[in-house]
Amino acid sequence: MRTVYVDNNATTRVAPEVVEEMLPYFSELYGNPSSMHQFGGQVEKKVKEARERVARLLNADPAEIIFTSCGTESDSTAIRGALESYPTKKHIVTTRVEHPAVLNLCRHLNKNGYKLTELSVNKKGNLDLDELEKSINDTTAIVSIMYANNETGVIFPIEEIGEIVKRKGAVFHCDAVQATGKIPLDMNKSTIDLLSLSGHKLHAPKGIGALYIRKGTKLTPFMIGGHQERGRRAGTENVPYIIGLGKAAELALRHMEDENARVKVLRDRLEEELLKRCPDSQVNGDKKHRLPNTTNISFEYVEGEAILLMLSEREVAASSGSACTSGSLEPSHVLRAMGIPFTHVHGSVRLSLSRYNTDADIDYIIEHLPTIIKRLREISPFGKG
Ligand code: C6P
Repeated sequence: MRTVYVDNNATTRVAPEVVEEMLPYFSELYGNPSSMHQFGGQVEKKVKEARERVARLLNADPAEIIFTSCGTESDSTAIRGALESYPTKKHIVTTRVEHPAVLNLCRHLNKNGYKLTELSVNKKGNLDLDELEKSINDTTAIVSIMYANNETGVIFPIEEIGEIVKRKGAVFHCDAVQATGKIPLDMNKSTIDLLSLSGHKLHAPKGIGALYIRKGTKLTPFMIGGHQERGRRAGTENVPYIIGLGKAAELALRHMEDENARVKVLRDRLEEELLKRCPDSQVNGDKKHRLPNTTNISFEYVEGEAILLMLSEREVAASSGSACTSGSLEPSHVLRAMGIPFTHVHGSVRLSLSRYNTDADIDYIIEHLPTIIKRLREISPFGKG
């Protein structure tokens, strides 16, 4: 049987249309887009088209998009670049629930002379906007707050946040790696100065990302060298992957409305049935303000890792949190920041869907997961059997 893949916040299947559009740029169309000759020129046209497609997904100007190697590079470019542009401002504001690409970077900078404020969240994973407002002062260079959480799917009120940040005079960076392609984003109406996205979360390959840089935002480049990307990110462009990201952005925009509504119906059915069939389980995070594809469920008295292994034996791919922290014995920093009790944090599973999931996938998980939970509780050292 085929794998039932519900770990789409970790990475997604590359869309066949994306692969098809990329392929010629590995073989016959291998020119360098910066070359003077016609052979490179035709590649440059295609890179331009990809930039326009990514810009359209964000309702931005193509000149505001640079391509990077991944979401992490986009985050680093934004945060380090803004700090370097405002050398007298030594304060960063972020949240305790950011992805390590932001949080670990900010903590690293904190060890190297920058002041850091990590905003707390409540039980539902929401921020206190008064705390945000009070945290920003004249020395704050940048506020970096994610659009949607990768573990719970909780969406922050980004425009309200942005209004506060802009009123207080700091640069506003938003890690929208999980939001891009899943919910509408409109940079024309937004307060965001810098926005990170990553190709492999929206059916483009791993190893390609982009950073939106609002016109007029001061940003010292992170990668310095040649004058690619109009001097904002040096290095010969990863042409096939850029083209892949462009195609994925076009598909995401085309499918946004109908597919996300369909995926939400699947997610809600899955969640409802699992809660019904598994006593002592709960959804983590604000159910109202959430990505349509994500659910994070805690099953008390069992270990998340054990659930994942037993799911994996039945060809179901899920996760307990960020892919990049799996394997560490540390419980999720996101759920801990939300004040979720340890017994619940340990038994948490993230199920994240995509447009390739079907009703049959959901039926299959509903059939198997409750049996797994029951079996694990029978043998649980935590007492519930
Ligand atoms: N989160 C997850 O399992 P990269 O992988 O560098 O393109 O993107 C990093 C990244 C940045 N921000 C957010 C909000 C993310 O979710 C991710 C990737 C994956 O949750 C893999 S660790």
